[in-house]
Amino acid sequence: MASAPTTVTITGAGGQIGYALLFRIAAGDMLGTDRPVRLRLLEIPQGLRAAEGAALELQDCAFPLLHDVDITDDPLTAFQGANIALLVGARPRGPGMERADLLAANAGIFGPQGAAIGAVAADDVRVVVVGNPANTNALIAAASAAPHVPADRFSALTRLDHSRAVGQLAEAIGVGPGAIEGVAIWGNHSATQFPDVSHARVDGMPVLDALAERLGGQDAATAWLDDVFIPRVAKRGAEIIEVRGSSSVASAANAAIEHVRDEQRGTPWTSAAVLSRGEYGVPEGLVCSFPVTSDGDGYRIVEGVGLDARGRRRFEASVAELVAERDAVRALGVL
Ligand code: NAX
Repeated sequence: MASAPTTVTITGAGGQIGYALLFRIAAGDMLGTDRPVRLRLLEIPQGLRAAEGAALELQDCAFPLLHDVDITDDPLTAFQGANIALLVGARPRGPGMERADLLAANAGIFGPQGAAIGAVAADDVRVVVVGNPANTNALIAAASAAPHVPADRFSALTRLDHSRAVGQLAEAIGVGPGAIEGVAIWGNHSATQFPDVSHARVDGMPVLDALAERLGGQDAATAWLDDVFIPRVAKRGAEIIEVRGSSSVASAANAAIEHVRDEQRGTPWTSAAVLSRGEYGVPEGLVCSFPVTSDGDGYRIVEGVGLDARGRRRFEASVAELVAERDAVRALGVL
């Protein structure tokens, strides 16, 4: 194997998404079949046995790309030399838990993990946060890693929302998902997100025209987007829980893999929550979902994408939620 292994740290590796991620990363789905990987799995003490069990199975797969696997409950050990970190482990909302309690509990996880990344990760580290509330957890981790790691190396996952939107459009128009491009997720990874199809195309034709043709006119297409598509994408996580009896796992792991793959290997267009420097009027420093592009060296926000008045209102409502989350975390003295 020619190149040195890439160190990939996964937190919450003993959990459901962790279990769905590990084997695909080791098989080369994330970084390519030319890049060997070293996996570092971080768990809390109660999760270590599950991570150890997954490591036994990884060994039994004898993946040629998998250099070695370390398992630890110590963030400084886990992030040592990390080139890529997927922060999956988070504190779920418990019964009767207020939003401030949830933010505080997760600040207690993502603050120390961010500090450990700042202290010991590789110079080129890139971090994606999957654990919810993902955008604000990324903000906390980035602030805690400063000044050692630039804040723009941290992102949060909205790729699952993006893919959900593509899947819904493909079904409604009656094409395969590969025919659809130009979908964008704006805002927070939450029910306030704005899945935007106004620039999306299907086989080169505007999606809005394809929907109008399929559904019987522009008004029917607009009604479908407002009443069916947007709420369905925004609340898809709850639908999966209701139908499957458990939250999204394989699709979330797939989205995380595609997020890192495109960030590392390049893409003309996708959606990711990244650091705002004031683009589209989003307050500087928030981690917000935008249409992004990558030339293989991190995501950049695609600028100059037009939003109509309705779209802008939806986006602004989601940004307002991000501001409220940031302010709640500030009130806790975390930022
Ligand atoms: P699980 O509960 O199966 O696994 C979480 C794992 O994290 C557990 O093994 C737990 O021991 C571990 N953990 C908890 N605190 C930790 C810490 N401080 N350090 C290291 N490990 C820790 O949840 P799973 O289904 O895997 O979901 C993980 C997270 O992904 C949740 O926060 C979930 O809300 C979030 N999701 C995010 C999505 C997104 O698109 N951004 C979609 C899927 C998912 O809902």
